[in-house]
Amino acid sequence: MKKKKKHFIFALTITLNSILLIAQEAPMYLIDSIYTADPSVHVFNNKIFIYPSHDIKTEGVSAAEGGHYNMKDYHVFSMENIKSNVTNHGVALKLEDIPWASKQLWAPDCEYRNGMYYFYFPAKDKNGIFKIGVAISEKPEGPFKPEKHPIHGSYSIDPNVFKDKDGKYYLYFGGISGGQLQRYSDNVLLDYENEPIEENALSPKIALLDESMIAFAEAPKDAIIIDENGMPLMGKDHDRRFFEGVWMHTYNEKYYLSYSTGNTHNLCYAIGDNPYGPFTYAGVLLSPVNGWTTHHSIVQIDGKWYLFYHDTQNSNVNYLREVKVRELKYNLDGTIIKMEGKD
Ligand code: FUB
Repeated sequence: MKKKKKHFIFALTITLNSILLIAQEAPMYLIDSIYTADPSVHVFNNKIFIYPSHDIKTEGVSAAEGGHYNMKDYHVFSMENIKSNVTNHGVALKLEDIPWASKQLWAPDCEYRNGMYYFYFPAKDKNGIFKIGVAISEKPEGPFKPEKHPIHGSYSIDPNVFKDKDGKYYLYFGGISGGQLQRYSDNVLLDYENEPIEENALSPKIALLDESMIAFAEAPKDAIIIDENGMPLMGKDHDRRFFEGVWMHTYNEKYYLSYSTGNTHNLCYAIGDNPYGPFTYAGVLLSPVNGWTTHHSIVQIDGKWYLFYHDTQNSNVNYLREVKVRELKYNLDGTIIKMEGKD
């Protein structure tokens, strides 16, 4: 009798897992005209807009500090709906038009305010220091006109602009290693590397944007990620600590801060009660993809949630990535159902 019950539970588990697998639609590549990565996605004017990095072949460029991610322009893409064709709107911004930048146009983002679209992007300045710039357009697809200087007080990489329900706009940013976040303390560039080995992990930064959208209204603060006991994650906790690629979204009034763990290649998330956190670590949402980097955005479109991300499954080259999309689902308790990066 006991044996039968065990078999029944086993069969039920298998069936539930199969149902779950069937329910998850296969991920879909979106863009085949050029290599793209780091997709930040927004719905503007009932259309889906994708703001990715534009990967290019960089043989011969040193890989040290991510030097082989040596991108020179941005393209913007749009879709009428999640199943429709993708339109490549062409070059929206290029390196040679940005007065302060010298190289490496990394992961961007874009937001709308008062009739204008603000495109945020990291690039190295003429001294090889990453800063975050803004470029502006009347249209979501650009072309975007860059400001003469980067945002005063900005540094590091991977900007994510977030509009809260009260109408305030925040910029999250930061990335360690090649993204240079470890070179700062209290928002000041150090003359040494601040490696978080035994100490608390470095946090992504958050700063309120002022009404102009091209300046911080406050000094950047730490968006701290804590564990289940309320303690900040440690720097040596490579499976869970923040590395780069932060993205903020809200679900059921909670603030979900998701990010890449870099050298352990997870996409993780942590949940808080307000944009500043602290955020309690909640788990892995995507296991490692093919390729070193993993970078994403989470967006609600027509009532469903989607994960946009990239991998190198086709090229097998770390710096030649392709953007994909798949549906993302939540459990009843608000946790995200984990997805497998290698599918
Ligand atoms: O695309 C260049 C860099 O690689 C991004 O800024 C990081 O997030 C990583 O995806």
